[in-house]
Amino acid sequence: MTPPLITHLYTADPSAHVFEGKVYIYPSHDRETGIKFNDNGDQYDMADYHVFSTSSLDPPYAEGVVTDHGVVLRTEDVPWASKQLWAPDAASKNGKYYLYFPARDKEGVFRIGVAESDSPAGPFKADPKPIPGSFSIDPASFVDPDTGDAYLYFGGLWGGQLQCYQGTIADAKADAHGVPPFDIAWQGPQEPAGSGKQALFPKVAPLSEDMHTFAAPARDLVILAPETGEPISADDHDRRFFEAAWTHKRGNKYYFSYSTGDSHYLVYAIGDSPLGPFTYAGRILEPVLGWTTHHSIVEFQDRWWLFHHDCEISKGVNHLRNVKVTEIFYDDEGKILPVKSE
Ligand code: FUB
Repeated sequence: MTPPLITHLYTADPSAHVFEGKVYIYPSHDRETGIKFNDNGDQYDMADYHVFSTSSLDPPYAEGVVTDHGVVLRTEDVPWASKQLWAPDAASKNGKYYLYFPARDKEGVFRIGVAESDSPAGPFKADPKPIPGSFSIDPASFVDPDTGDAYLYFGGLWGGQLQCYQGTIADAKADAHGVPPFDIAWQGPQEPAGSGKQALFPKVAPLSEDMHTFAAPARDLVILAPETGEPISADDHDRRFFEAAWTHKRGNKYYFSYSTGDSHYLVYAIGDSPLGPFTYAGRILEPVLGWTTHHSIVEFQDRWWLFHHDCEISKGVNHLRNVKVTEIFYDDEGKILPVKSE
């Protein structure tokens, strides 16, 4: 079995990037708080972020192989945030580093913030307000290696509130940033369901040159079913987007991968543009120990790696997770080979 990469803290949702010749990992920092479990995810009550780096991804992971750069951002450093620092990601452009992170604002609504640093290891300084036009959770940045264009992907169902933005208040208009009205009547998981209904899709927005705002309003990242060419349907819980967006590029193809949430798969879709559409292409990882599954994919030293998490150290406590990494492979047609069960 692949051993946990980080063992002295509970960590999850690993976003990995190669910066300055090393792999930097930006995970959630799980902690025990005694909050009761619910489908809203209240028990995932994280309060800070650590950054980790390493130059070696092959096990065994001797002590010192992974460096913990310490706390790089805390809830109290973010003027607009109240709680729940969920899955973050980082990007580099113009010699600066940017940490994108979701948190609940003072009204309990998830927003996405950005914080900046001169170093990939942080610490990061947060902007005083969330990114205008951002909502929901799980930001994932992607800087196209060929064009330098940057994008932010985001969204997560149920506790991540993506379903709250369906424009259900009949005559209310989207705000100036193109964000549909927040459905204040939402009381529990109410994603679309039923025959003929389309799934809710993750969002994508181009980032501005300074990486602090959206250059255009976020729009749906459409995922198509290969057998019909139509958008994935709402009842297709084995393939519909739930959370954990991630985009990477290999050759001239874009790969969008994500978690299917309540069916617990990591899956992916392939497209010709970072803005989509993407066509569903298969599973990467079968369900792991624990409810959530969340990952990133990165190339390092000419090999491709899947960072993910499970609950091995806590023996299955859903909100106390540990980061792992495993090598992945592609077939001759560019399809990702499913990770072999151990
Ligand atoms: O870590 C909190 C949430 O759990 C993340 O934002 C989701 O992707 C899921 O892993």
